[in-house]
Amino acid sequence: MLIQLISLFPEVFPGVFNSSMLFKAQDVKAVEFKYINLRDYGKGPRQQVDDTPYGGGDGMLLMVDPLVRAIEDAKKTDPKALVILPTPRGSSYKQSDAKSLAAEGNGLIIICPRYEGYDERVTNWVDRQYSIGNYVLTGGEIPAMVMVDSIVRLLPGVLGGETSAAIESFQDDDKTIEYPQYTRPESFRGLDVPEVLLSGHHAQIEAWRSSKRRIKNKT
Ligand code: 6GU
Repeated sequence: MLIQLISLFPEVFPGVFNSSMLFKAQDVKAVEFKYINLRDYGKGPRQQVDDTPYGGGDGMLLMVDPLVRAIEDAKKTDPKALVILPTPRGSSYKQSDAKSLAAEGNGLIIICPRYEGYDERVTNWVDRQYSIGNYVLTGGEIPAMVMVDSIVRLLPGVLGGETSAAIESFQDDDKTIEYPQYTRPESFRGLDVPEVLLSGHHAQIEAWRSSKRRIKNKT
């Protein structure tokens, strides 16, 4: 899967993407990242990418022309890619979105807005708009990283041998459930690992884990 990121701050991505599982995902060729600097599409000698909003108001907006030309170039590289816009006004991003984006397997073009936003006309070139939660961030780079991480870990070969079939069996959304886990030492400052986990009784361990499973993410 080719993931192209359009950003004014492309230097923020490699630290996260070139570590741990996302590094491995690139190493096994499950994913490839391409960073596109929106500044390269700026207008005039100062490579301007932003301007004041019509109708007045605070701050600057990303202009539609540099954004659209950056998207068009990315589409030349990957004509079937889906264009994703992280925005607080998007639909709320869920595990089911990560699953379907991973399973569809098309390339992605992710636009990372900055400043006070973007000229709304860019949405004519966008396939999906997502918000990652009910709070306001300063830009789309961190939401893009969140989405990329959640998608790439589901790609075949990334999490140690899962196939796309296994993706289908992943727990969805509100049903994502986890139990508490422990590793050595058995006792730390008076806090002991639950006895049953040391017992070697697999049926009892499973029963204990089931009893401790809890629903996360309930919104
Ligand atoms: Cl996708 N962008 C920004 N700027 N803020 C957000 C967000 C996205 N999702 C939640 N807050």
